Amino acid sequence: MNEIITADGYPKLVYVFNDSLPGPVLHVYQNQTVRIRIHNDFPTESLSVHFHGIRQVNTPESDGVGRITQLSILPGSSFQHEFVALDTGTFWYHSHVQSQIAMGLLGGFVVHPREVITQEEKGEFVLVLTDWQHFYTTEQHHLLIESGQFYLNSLESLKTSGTIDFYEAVDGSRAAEALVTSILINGRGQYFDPHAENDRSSTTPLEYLRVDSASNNAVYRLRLINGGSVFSMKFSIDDHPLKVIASDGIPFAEPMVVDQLVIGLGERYDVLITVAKKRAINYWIRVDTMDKNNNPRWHARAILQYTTDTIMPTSQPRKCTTNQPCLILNCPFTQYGPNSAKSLICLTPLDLTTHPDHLDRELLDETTIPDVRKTLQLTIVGRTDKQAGFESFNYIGMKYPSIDKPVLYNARRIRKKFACSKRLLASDTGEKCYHTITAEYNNIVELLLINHDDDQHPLHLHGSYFHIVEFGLAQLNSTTGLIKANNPNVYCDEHARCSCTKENGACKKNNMRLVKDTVQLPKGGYMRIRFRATNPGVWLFHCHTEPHLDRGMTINIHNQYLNEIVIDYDTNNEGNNDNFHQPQVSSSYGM
Ligand SMILES: [Cu+2]
Repeated sequence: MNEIITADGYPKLVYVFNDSLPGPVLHVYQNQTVRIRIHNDFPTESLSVHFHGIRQVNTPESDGVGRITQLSILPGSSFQHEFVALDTGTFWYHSHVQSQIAMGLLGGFVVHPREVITQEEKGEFVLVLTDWQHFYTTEQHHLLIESGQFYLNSLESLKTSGTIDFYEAVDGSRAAEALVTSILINGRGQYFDPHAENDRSSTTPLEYLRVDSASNNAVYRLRLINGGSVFSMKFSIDDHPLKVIASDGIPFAEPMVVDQLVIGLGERYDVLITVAKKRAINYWIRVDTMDKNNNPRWHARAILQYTTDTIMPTSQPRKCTTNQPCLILNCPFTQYGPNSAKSLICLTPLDLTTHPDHLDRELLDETTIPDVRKTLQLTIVGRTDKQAGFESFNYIGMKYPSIDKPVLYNARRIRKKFACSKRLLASDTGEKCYHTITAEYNNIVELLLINHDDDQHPLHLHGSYFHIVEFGLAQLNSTTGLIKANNPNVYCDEHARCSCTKENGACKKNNMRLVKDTVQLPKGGYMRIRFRATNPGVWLFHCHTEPHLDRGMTINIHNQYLNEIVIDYDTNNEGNNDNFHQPQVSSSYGM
């Protein structure tokens, strides 16, 4: 049974790596050279595979973004990635083409330290959390790009038939127009059909983690990955407090012990749990969303198993009361739901601090003047008779150039040839073009990111970590818990020209010391991030909500080499698109 892909029990087309959903977890040691060959055995679709969180220092050609760092791998062809695993931690790999993550093309990737200093952990588990849907994403992708909506049928008919549900978080923010039908833990879950007369849930098997019931204080590490397509997830285990120690591979200054943990799309968290006192029973592992209406479809369960046989748990989540409130870490808002602030305490990213060994003090210092500064407002270009609507930065949606070589191999020329118009844009007049930021080698880059859209957007940078130096959340109505106003520190006009309000001197105040490669930017909030452009290449900075990425919420950062030497893409690679033999990467590309 273990080899059978059951997902949530609903028959549908699934894309997988090595016959497994999710793909196999890849384990390597720090500083090992990793060589991975991707062979595309699909009959019709192309793909490329990105190793999320791997910095690819000096190997930008292995970053796996189709049309940007390589040609997408055609059916019958292969591509070989080769890179050094510089950082320890929890990472993942996934397709970077046309919403194929939602079809199943993802897996965990763990970089272990060479030497373990103290072995306090009895074992570890990788948990890949995914939102699952019954649609075929290639069809959706084309509909989305051409018409701005996912479906052939009218929205109303899909709602009435119960085919789709709409997601609204407890703060009133949305996710992408959600077609999510269930949530899977390591590829296993159950589909709840609200229209079935009885037996509303499928009976497909659940994931279980087998832990030792013999020892009293055994500690296990959970490596949690949100590999979903549209939803943030909320993770907990009945009667097992979560000791959260690291995110995106980087340890926190202090571990934080909480009841629940919110994981944004693309984020990873390392969590320690200690075995329960009562070990003759099993416990529910719960993955929920922050859905306001508590939709019964959007809950997943797995089993923390102490007993020899798989006995279904009967455990309950801890009761959250005013006297003993529950702590929720990484909330994208300051209060969870209406009037509940007393029994649920939200810890936001402002409560997270990176371990001092991983902080770059010059980046945190407000007297440091960045070499490159850019403001990006997360925007929606509305649907008109002439064009489909799209998610964008400053009303500019990314359009990959139609060329026969990857952008990386002729970056400077492509950046100029396909550049955006610099016209004044607004929600009714967006533009699609090749949207870039250029940085010279070793520049300090600062991005001010503002979200006045209705959705939450998880943002991910390829090629390096970033320091979040300032963070601000929306203002809530404390009775309802709903967002009542954007954070007042930043103001944007209708053309996405944003500035800090002068009165309080915001956008100059360092209030964060957090290093990440992926972070949720909540509705109504803003964030200032900094990084050093020390890794030459073409690197995406994008929203990780798959439909948003597909529609255009991406900007490419061109990190230039110290000395610009233009080399050409190996002509041997043209024609058959078989990049098994890599182009010679000598000193640089034409950045
Ligand atoms: Cu987004």
